[in-house]
Amino acid sequence: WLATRAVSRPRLPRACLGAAAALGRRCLTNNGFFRVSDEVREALHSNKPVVALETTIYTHGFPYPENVALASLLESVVRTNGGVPATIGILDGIARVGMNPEDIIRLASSAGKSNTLKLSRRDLSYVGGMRLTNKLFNGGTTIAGTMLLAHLAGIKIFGTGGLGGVHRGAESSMDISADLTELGRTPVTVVSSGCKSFLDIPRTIEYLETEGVGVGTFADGRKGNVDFPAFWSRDSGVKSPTTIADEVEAAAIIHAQHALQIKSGLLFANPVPSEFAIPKAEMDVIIEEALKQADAAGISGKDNTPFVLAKIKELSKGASIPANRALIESNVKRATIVARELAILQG
Ligand code: PSU
Ligand code: MN
Repeated sequence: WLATRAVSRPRLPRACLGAAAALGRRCLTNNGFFRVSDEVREALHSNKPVVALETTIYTHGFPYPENVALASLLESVVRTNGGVPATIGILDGIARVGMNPEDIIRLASSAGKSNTLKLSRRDLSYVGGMRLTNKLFNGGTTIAGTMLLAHLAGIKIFGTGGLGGVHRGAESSMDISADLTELGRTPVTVVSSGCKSFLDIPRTIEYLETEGVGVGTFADGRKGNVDFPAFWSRDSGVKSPTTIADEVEAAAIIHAQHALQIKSGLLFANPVPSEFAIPKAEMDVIIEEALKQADAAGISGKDNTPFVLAKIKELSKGASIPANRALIESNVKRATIVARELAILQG
């Protein structure tokens, strides 16, 4: 029986016989629009802990060459903690899962150019299709875009900085990040520092509940229910739906989610390391000003988040950058340890 099965499914990678098969799907094999690197594919085959990394933070967040330094730092954080990094983005219209240093430099050095796009779920078919008419786009994938591609490859864990959310005033603008709907439909676990308070955090938590997304915040020794963090601040005034002790608990929740065949994602929030936290009152003033300028400039749609983030950076005179880097590094480390624990549970 096993032999028949193996013959009838010759190209099914081993990684997809576990959790992915339980979720009723196969991993996508390489084709003209989608390519998983040999290292990542081999790691997934042998049940090594693979961690997805996004690239919008390089194309629309950090400038060149700092973005290259950050990309290489994050990859080495995954490796030194026993994992295999899968940096995900689009080069020449091809969705790439696992990029080598030259690929990353090519993408990161194109930051700020007009044909370097910010790519979410809705954009992936566009850039793929345009390849066939010789229009070649490079782009950073957002959390939504990265989750989707990670899932196609069979990757379960993803570490990053700040999640998109429900924007303030969304009751009239309807500006709600596709990161939230992606978490509702794609079984990938995201480790982030919550979301920035230029967003409407209470409504973001509400929306995640509507989408059926499990949200937990690492307690780090704190007693009782803790706040969902607000990126630079460990507290937001909004309680996290659940509190988890550590990476072992996070992995146990992911394992249960797979066993239950629940196809939505999970969000684990890791508060910024205390020594890098910036007092909320300090950031509030800057955020108000950044939002005022976005409003005055009539910024909307996909340009909104990058514009506000750039203004915040400018108005804080770069003071927020060390915190930003430190928290991403801390999230990626935690994501790797969660991936390691999950590999043990699913081994
Ligand atoms: N929030 C941050 N930093 C970021 C982003 C959001 O604090 O870099 C990026 C991420 O790539 C996220 C995207 O997925 O912006 C969300 O954009 P939008 O709000 O347009 O969905
Ligand atoms: Mn938006």
